Amino acid sequence: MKKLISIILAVMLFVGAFSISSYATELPIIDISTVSVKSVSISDRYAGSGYNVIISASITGSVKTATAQLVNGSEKKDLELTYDSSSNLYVATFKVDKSTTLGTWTVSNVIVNGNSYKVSSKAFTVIKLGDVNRDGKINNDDALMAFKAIFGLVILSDEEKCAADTNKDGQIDFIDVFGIVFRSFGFIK
Ligand SMILES: [Ca+2]
Ligand SMILES: [Ca+2]
Repeated sequence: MKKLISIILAVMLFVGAFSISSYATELPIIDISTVSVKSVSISDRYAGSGYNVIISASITGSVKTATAQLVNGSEKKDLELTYDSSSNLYVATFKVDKSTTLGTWTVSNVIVNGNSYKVSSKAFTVIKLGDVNRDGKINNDDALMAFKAIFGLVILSDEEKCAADTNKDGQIDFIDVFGIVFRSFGFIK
């Protein structure tokens, strides 16, 4: 009887060990095959100095590393995407400052576990705050345009609104006109 029990125990241990090892070897194969970049979104269409543009990627599967690649002409920037459990998205922050190259930044690819995934074109434009008429200079013309916009005499495009909103509070008022004038005098760089 004792011998029978020890045989049964030995069989149970063998089966247990076998099932654990087979489970462990199968797991990575399933994970790699399911990695997929579903979508990418960007928090702002237009951004000036001081903006934090959030890039969010919906990625399924087992992610070890994820990077968003951004391109603006010949310039490239790689941003590490980190998992945010509250939104279930992988996010990166693009900090815009005075040294950031103006123009359109496009997310060209997302790299997951070393593999490149092409994403549908998502972009945002870095503009110079204060340059409301977008001619590259900040002067009275820009201040006047913002002034007129306050009274509804001109309607600004989204890009012009972003350029006019020098204090970045989402609305155009006299504080912004002063912000533009100060910039035209070089008091604010
Ligand atoms: Ca201008
Ligand atoms: Ca404002």
